[in-house]
Amino acid sequence: MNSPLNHSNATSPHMPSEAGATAIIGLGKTGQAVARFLLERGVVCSAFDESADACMDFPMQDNVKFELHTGPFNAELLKQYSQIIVSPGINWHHPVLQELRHANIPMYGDLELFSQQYQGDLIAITGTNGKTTTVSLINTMLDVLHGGIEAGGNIGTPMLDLIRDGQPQRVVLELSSFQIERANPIHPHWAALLNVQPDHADMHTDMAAYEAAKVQLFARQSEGDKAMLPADSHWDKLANTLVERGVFVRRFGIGSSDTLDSGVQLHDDGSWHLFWHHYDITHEIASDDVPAQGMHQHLNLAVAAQAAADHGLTASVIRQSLTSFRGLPHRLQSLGIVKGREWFNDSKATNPDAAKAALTSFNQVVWICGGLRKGLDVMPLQSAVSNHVEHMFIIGTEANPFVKLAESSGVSYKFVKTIEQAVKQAAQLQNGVPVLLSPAAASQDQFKNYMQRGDAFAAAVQALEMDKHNE
Ligand code: UMA
Repeated sequence: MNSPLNHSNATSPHMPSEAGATAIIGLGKTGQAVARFLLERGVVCSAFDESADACMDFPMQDNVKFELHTGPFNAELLKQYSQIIVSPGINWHHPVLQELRHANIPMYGDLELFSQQYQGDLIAITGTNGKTTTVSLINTMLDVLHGGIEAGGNIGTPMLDLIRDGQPQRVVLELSSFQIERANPIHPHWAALLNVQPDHADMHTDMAAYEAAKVQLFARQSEGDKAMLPADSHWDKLANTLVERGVFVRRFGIGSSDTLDSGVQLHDDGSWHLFWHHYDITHEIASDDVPAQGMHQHLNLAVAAQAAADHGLTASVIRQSLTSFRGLPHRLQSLGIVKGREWFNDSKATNPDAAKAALTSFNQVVWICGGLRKGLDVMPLQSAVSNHVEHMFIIGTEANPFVKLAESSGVSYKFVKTIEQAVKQAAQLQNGVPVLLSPAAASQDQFKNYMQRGDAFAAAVQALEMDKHNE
């Protein structure tokens, strides 16, 4: 039988009943996984969440005591705990966390607990954009190895859930800067940094702090480990430091397979192929044979292919995986041809760089954009917009920066309230130009998350199909 959850309000001070108790801050996916993990190991813990709707929806044994405190975080109450595990979505510089830091209360994220417990082979991927695609393909490809592989972290499955019942032989983690920054350096034997592009300006003090968090991924790598870094010279210093430590450094990007380990090589006619290496042998596949779309996605697939080759997969197995991987939902995902034009759902593009990668994949496109900017400047999109966008539909609560972008790029635009209106009006345009939802902004002004936004877009496109049948 399950016991009801003890539920108290953080505003009324309350002493934890046992010394050495752990406070879990944030009771979303991460917090719940932390609670499961600690409670199953007999650790006394309580959770704190600012939302009144927070709840714990997993069955608990009768004799397990677990308190949930909702409302504003109470520093005095939290100071009674001997350690605090903070969820990634809670600002690491939250004033209450600062106060706890000054009081010398140890504070970590779930990655610290994971790295203390996990003994197997660890592959870790970070970067602003492309992490989930890369991790998904690595997960699919390496699953054929003896012992298989488990994927977790930012991709959606909390990492502690992977090690609740044992130690998988191999784990691939998708890591956000928030997860990395709240742990001591971990030790992946194969680690990749895909890119660092402006994002999360509301959570990190500046770009340097954001980059520093990502780079920490390599801090403990040494002889025998592999690091994958972008080819541009910005990363040369880090590459040299790692080489001096005996790390085998690989570089990827757009360029020649003679100089790069993996990436995309362009041809004179504008087409390209993906390549990777197995020792000195170069392997390649034509981009037309890869169903996932967009050069930016192909770069991620090339990184995954290199990871697979480094783990002993043969070129034919890697090729087979690349030709059957259709890409993930909400990432430049074709929804098919409806009302005479192709519709693309790229709702995962929650920052300007991600949207730029999508826009430049098209000759001309009708662009649906807008949402919560997270403090990011959209003006760097100007040249992509003037060269690739025929018309803009702007949605969301922060329209002004997008209006300025349209005007300075010389592109016609219309502000519409909802994604449904954008789809209806785009369908009426007198041309066959594809329509792309690639918001360059987060979704939470109108939706729960980018997936709900992408689903709303897909539903609106499907509704056009229904209209067509009713015509
Ligand atoms: N909360 C507060 N105060 C705050 C913020 C949140 O009390 O200031 C509470 C909320 O009420 C909620 C809980 O904290 O109950 C949510 O915690 P969370 O935001 O850390 O989210 P989780 O559900 O734990 O999901 C997290 C990751 N979310 C973030 O980093 C924002 C998920 O990544 C990840 O899949 C999951 O852990 C499992 O590891 C999502 C994400 O958006 C996909 N990541 C960002 C991104 O990709 O851009 C980094």
